[in-house]
Amino acid sequence: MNSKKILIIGASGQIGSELSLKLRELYGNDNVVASDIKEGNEELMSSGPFEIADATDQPRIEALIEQYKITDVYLMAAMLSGTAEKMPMKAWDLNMNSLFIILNLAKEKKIEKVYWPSSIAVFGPTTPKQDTPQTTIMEPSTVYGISKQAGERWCEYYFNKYGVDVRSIRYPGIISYKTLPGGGTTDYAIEIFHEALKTGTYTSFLSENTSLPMMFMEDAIKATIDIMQAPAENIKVRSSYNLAAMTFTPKELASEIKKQMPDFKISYVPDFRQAIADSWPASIDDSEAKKDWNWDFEYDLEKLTTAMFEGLKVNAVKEN
Ligand code: AKB
Repeated sequence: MNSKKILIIGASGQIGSELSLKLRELYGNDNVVASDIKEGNEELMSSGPFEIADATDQPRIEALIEQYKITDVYLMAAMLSGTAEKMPMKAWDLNMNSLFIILNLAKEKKIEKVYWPSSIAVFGPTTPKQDTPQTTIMEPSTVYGISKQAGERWCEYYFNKYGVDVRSIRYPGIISYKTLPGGGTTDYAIEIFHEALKTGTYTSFLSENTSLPMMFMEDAIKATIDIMQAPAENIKVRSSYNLAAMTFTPKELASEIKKQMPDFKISYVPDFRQAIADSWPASIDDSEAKKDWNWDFEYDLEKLTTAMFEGLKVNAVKEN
């Protein structure tokens, strides 16, 4: 019998919304409580319980955990790299305080298991750029990266010191068609598909040869659920696991799009996010995740491009 009661904080966001739906499918609609500071899409709102909650409002989060007898928390609320550079203190406050609230509730045994996402942003300009190892130099130069790196250290600390069962993945850029991302550096790889369908052209805010690690949403959701379902003893890394699927540049993505849309045109006008991208790895070594909990991906660049166009076209039909 399923005894899990799940709370997703940040459920209306890009990853949170799809993760919530998948968890509802797996554990039953009533056993997965979605929460966010703002309402989510129609499917999220109508398929199970939804609560308005600020991730930094400790009494509210604690009350929800008591009310629904929550066992597992997925803390998906965060301010991403681009936005965080514009409001550093607000980003630090959200990204760190929300994590402390959940880690402390787990320490007090009010919840059993925690999922908290980290990012490739934990790496910095001094990190080896190709096949970035699990353990390496980490000197992040962005507010978002600093908060994620600090978060990783705290997760490991709470595991070692208090036995908190916290699990984490360093997401690469996540590409999806259901919910738009907000404020990330890898967002160009989503915008490009929307603009290709709308106007047949796209102006990239990253330069043509900027290589970044990326992943299709379906693989990211699978990884998130797999790491949470793995036996505790298999989770050897309690800071956060490297995770990889594909690596491409804006130019390579544009050529793939051109295969399906020969008239598509791209131009490049890099903005402040170029410096962020330049400080991140180009590709990631995820052998630890493969070894410890059998991680593998399904979507490569070609499959991702097809899935994005198909998904966006279905969305457009639904909207009309
Ligand atoms: C961002 O671009 O900020 C995020 C990330 C890589 O964590 N997508």
